[in-house]
Amino acid sequence: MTEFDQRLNLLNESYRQLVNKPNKKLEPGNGIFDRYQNPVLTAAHAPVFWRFDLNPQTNPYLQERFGINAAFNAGAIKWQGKYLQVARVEGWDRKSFFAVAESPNGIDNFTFWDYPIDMPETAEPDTNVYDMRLTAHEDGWIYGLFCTERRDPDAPAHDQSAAIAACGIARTKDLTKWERLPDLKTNSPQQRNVVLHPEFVNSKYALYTRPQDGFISAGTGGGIGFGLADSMENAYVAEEAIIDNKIYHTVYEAKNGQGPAPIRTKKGWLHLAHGVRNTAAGLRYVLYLFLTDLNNLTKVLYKPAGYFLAPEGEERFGDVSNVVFSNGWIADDDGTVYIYYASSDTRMHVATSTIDRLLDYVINTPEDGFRSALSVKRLSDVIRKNKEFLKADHQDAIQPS
Ligand code: M1P
Repeated sequence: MTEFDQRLNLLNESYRQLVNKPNKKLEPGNGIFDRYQNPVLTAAHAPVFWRFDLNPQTNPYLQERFGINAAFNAGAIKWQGKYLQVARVEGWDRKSFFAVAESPNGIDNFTFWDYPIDMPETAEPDTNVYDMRLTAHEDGWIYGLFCTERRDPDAPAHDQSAAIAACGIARTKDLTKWERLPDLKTNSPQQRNVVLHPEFVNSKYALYTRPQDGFISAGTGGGIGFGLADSMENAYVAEEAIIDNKIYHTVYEAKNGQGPAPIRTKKGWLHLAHGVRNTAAGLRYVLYLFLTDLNNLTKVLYKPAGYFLAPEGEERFGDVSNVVFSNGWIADDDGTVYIYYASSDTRMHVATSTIDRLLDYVINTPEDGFRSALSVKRLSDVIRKNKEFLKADHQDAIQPS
């Protein structure tokens, strides 16, 4: 066997082992959601036939000709009985693109479809595209809203990092063929984390936005905005009402953004979002939940204090460390919720929960008091109530025999 064939066998075998590796729930969890042992999507999940030219005549050293750096920030949808992630795949050249990976059960065996998404461009080509939110809208289309980034045309030549972020819009019926629509127009200089609500509101399309002054800093903008558009073919949101603002000394002090499209529940719309604060080690991204009114989408009914999910263990390290980010989740018919989240702009994970457990968390976790003294009061209440409960002869609750 040639050296070329030996290496190819090794590459194929390690790919097969990776995609067939069963995933395992990590016990005992926190009662709110369960994490899993292995990431569900990584750069190594990119098929061998993406990364290597497999012809020994044109690639005698079997070199990687199209290196993949990361697979993260995936939108998600259940489609024809399969669990799909539409990942942000980033090559060695730093450019991201979208690619669909499917799994039979939502927690392991994710494999990429043969080809990445061939996303059409507008008259103003995208330099980079990322972070697609999928919405199966009641109008019958599946929309993908994503960030399209281009160099700031007003930036001086010496500044090669100034960029403008806008919301790109595309739609599909089969996740293979996509129709690109004009980018979203709003009155904010930049937009990221824009998400389409799945239902019409007063016969209009409803969008969650994140107005921002700069590319990284939200500036005078920020907060999760909400606005209506007459159509998606020429989407324009004239007015953005901030429904969930950034707030001093919270986990969303610097900026925040809507995650995936919210899930309709009996008690309200369940939202997953990310919050960002600045630290001496850089920005820290965590996830949080809140619930809005079924009939008034701008009214937040419940919002637990602090984070719902923060980076842990290996999740803390990657290209942009100390980050968890989610733009995809799937609510299954049996009430299971698959929460797909990326860690440190590098890889994808899944956490599972149920609608009931998430509602219990959102409704019964105290909201932020915004002061240490009020946090102490909340903790003391928990301790006092537990002591009373245990005194009433329930010792076994914490001291099993
Ligand atoms: O690097 C962390 C995240 O930063 C951006 O999110 P936001 O606009 O909320 O700051 C995005 O570039 C996102 O892709 C990235 O994961």
